[in-house]
Amino acid sequence: MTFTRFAGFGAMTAVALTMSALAAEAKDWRGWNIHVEDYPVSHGMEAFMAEVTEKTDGAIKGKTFHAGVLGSQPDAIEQVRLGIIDFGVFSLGPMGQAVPETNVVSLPFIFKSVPQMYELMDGEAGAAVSAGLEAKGIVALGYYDAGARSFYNGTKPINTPDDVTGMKVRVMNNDLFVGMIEAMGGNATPMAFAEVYQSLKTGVVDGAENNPPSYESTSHFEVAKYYSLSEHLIIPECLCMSKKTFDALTPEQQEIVRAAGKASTDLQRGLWQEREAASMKIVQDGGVEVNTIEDKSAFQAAMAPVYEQYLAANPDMTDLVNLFRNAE
Ligand code: BDP
Repeated sequence: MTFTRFAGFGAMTAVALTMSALAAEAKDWRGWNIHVEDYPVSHGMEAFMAEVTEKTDGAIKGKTFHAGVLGSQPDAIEQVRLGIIDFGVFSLGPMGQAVPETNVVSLPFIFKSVPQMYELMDGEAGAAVSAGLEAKGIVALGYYDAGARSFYNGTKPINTPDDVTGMKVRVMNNDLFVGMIEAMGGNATPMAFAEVYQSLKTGVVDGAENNPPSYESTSHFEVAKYYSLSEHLIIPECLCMSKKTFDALTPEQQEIVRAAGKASTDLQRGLWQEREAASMKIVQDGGVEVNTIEDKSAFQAAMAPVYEQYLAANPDMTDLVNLFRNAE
C-alpha cells in the first residue's frame, strides 16, 4: 500500500514536471482552414495567431494552413479533439455528428437574421452550444459569420420549394441537410466542399447551396449561373481550439487566447460584411442571374418535417431548439 502510494506520487510528480517543462517550451500550433488565403475566415485566423504570438512574447507561435491542406473537415474536427491540430475554423454544419448541440443551428430558418445570429451566439444560446463543444474536447473562442446560404444551379431560378423538386443538390455532410432537400422533393448528395466545382461542371449534381463569398471564391458561380436568395440556412462558424492544447496553457496564456479569439471574431464579422457585398458584385459582373425571394414562407413551411423528425429523434434538444426558435 505504502509502496503503491509512493509510486503513484512519483508518477504524478513526473507528470507535473513534464507539464511545466512543456509549458516553458515555445509552442508551435497548427491551424486548419478550408478556405483560400484571401477570405474573411483566413484573415481572422491569421490575426488570431499573430495576436497570440505577440501577447505571449513569442512563447506561442503557429501557422494557419489554408485551403484544406491539413485534410477534410470531418478528419480535422477529430484531430482538433485529439490535440493533433491545435485550432481551426469549422462550419457548425458538418459538426452535428460529433457534437449534437451544434445541429440546432443547422435547422433551416432557425435564425431570423444574421444580426439575430450574432446576438444569440454571443449569449446564453451560444453558451449552450459551446458547452456541448467543450464536452467533446473543443473550446469555442468565438463564432464567425458565414452569412446565409442560398441555392444555385445551372438551369433555372428557384422561386418556390417546388422548383427544387427533382433536382440533384449537393449538401454538406449532415443528415439534416439531406432531409432539408428531400422535404422539397429534391435529391440530396452529401459531398466534400472541394469536390463541388467539378461535380457541378460535369453534371454529377445540378446545384448546391452556399453563401455569396463561398459561391464566388470557389468559382462555383462560373458553372452554376442561377443564384436564388432563399437564405434557408444561417450557420455560424466556430473558431475552435483543441481543449488539450488550451488546458496545457497557463491561466495568463488562456486569457490572452480568449481575448485574441474575441478580437479575431469581431474582425472577421466586419470583413465578412464587406466580402459579401464584393462577392455579389463579382458574381453579377460574371453573368450570374440573381433572384431574391421576398416571401420565404413556402420554404419555411416545407421545412416542418425536418424539425419534426429532428425533435422526434433528439427530444433532449427540444429546450435548446426553443431557446433559438422563440428568440425575438
Ligand atoms: C462554406 C463554409 C465551409 C464549408 C462549406 C461547404 O465556410 O466551412 O465547408 O461552406 O459548403 O460556406 O462545405
